[in-house]
Amino acid sequence: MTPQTTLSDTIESTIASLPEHMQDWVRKEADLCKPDSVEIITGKVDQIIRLENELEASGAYTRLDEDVYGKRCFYARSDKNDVARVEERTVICTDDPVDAGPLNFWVDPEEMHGKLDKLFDGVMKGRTMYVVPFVTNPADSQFATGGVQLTDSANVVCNLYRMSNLHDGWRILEKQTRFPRITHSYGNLSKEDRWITHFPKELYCRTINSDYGGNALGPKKIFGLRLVGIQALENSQKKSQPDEDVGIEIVEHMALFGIDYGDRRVHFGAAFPSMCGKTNIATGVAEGPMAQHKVFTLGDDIIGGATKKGDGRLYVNNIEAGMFGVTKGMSDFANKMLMEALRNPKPEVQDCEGGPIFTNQVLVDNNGSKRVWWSESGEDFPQGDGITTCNWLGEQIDASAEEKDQKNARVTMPIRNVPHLDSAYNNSDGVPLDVALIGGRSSKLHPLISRARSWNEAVYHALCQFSEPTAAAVGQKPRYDPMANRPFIAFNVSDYAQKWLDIPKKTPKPPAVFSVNWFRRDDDGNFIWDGFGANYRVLDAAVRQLDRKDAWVETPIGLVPKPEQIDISGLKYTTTNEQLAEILVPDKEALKSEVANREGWLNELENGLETGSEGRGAPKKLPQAIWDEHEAFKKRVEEYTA
Ligand code: GTP
Ligand code: SPV
Ligand code: MN
Repeated sequence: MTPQTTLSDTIESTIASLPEHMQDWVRKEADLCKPDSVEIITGKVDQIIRLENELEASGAYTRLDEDVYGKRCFYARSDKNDVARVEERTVICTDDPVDAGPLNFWVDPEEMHGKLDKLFDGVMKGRTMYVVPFVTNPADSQFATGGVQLTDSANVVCNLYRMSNLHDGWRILEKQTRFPRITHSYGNLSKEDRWITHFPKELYCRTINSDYGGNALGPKKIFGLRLVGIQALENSQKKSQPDEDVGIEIVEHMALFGIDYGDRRVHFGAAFPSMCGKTNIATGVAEGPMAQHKVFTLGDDIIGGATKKGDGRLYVNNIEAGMFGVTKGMSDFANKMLMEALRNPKPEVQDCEGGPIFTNQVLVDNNGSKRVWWSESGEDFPQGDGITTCNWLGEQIDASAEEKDQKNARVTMPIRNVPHLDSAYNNSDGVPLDVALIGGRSSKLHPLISRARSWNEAVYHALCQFSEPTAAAVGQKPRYDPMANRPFIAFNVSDYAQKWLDIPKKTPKPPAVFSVNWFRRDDDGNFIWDGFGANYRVLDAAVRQLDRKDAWVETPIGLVPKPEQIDISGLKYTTTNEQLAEILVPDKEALKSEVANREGWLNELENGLETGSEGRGAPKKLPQAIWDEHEAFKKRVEEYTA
């Protein structure tokens, strides 16, 4: 029986055309949010083009020059208070706070629903509620999951169209009775009432008062990484032997790429925290002695997959179909393949997913030709006759202005435009994960590359991965960031540690784990390592070590290469042999304080954060193996620094 609602006949008949098993939910949401109309996103491009045109007509989108970027390329500005993820307002609502763990904010589900019911009441008055289907993982993969996001933001719809396989959505959803549901409204963009909430038991998320990135794009971090992460945890806990098929087993905040070695392609997953180089490493070009090794892009933010039966390795896919990439620093030097994708969009992609959507760069009007500029692009700030430039706040500026592009300005684009896209990027099986890189921004401590002596040691170091803050999330401080996944592990971090420790039991041939750090700084604060294209030289050393061609040297933080094992001939910038030797070992002073710091951190994981624990979930005991590794680390540091 259809529940009693006050919805108009038009809205009722739109809802009635949805697959039956989702009608009640959509009706309930429409009844609460009270939109003027409900529109189903079909996945067909004409509808998206109409929305783009409407956004242009309203002034929300500025169409950029077709001769520069191809068709359907737009520029948008976010609200000035809505420029990044807000971890303080990201909440996991489980019955038991232990299931959310000490790193997540936790609210009782009923209490949170009560608060949200008030905020969502009538929030879509005067607006359209779009019913948006999406698919995480390639549509033909065994892990393809359809979901639905309700949103009042046409901007979100156009972004998702470029990133989340919308056109395959209804086909996949037809086969699924249980599906993830996300309700989103940009509301009034109030910072005070901004919430990004997850209800794992219901496979349901409600997010309000943001229209930007991870806060608003449901299939990405909210569902794709956090909720699927919980499913992957539960599946892998169920799994009793390697050949058992339990569904998706692993989801991580990792870029995915391959390096060509002639007779084989080595596949790397790179877990770096937000704004620490995933997109760059997945879309860069190897240089110098590595120049003949082509780098193939598969993904730039989130991977998912499982152990392949009879093979014993983890097979993973990019779970997205597009990128939401940082523009600051994007250049031919840093990630040439992304620049090529912008310069030479494929007509078939432009006619379907569309061109890039830029948000929060500098808008340039050069005698009527509109384009964008961002910092560290290698391009001088545009100036001259007939050129006007407006910063991300919409103010007319010149080259001397302090405020130009926003630090977390991004571009949304379909991955299909990237020229070195690996042909396996959307295949049904995924690719074998040979190497997992775990990194972060560490000015002093972490070597350029290191490898733990054992699996458990690798998990311990990864749990204690340190990183300095970036602009991807509001108000961060330097912190430990387990597997570069801290903002996205939606369950207890002790279970996450156990899950990682158990990988070899479920995956007999797990990836080799290396720790990397492109971000060591000298005493003046300058980066020491060239970075970017030079990073593949470091990865080549890793491949040689895998093949046991090179013996590495012991340090307390793992085995490290000798300087001569990394070829730095003809580096584009400045790293000298002495500097290379310096950044290949952990800094002794930093190492001394690291033992106590890590001890403090592990205690916080086990007992709750020392500061800022209010409102968070509850901790539980860490696996003993982590403490054993810590004791071993302590001893090695004592000997090394004696
Ligand atoms: P999210 O999309 O937030 O998850 O970030 P990401 O990990 O994909 O980061 P991205 O590749 O976009 O890089 C962020 C910033 O780091 C950019 O401004 C890059 O220029 C800079 N960066 C990337 N790689 C390197 C490197 O090797 N060295 C230095 N110094 N900077 C780098
Ligand atoms: C990140 O912050 O890790 C991102 C951008 O990839 S967002 O989609 O905003 O999460
Ligand atoms: Mn990310």
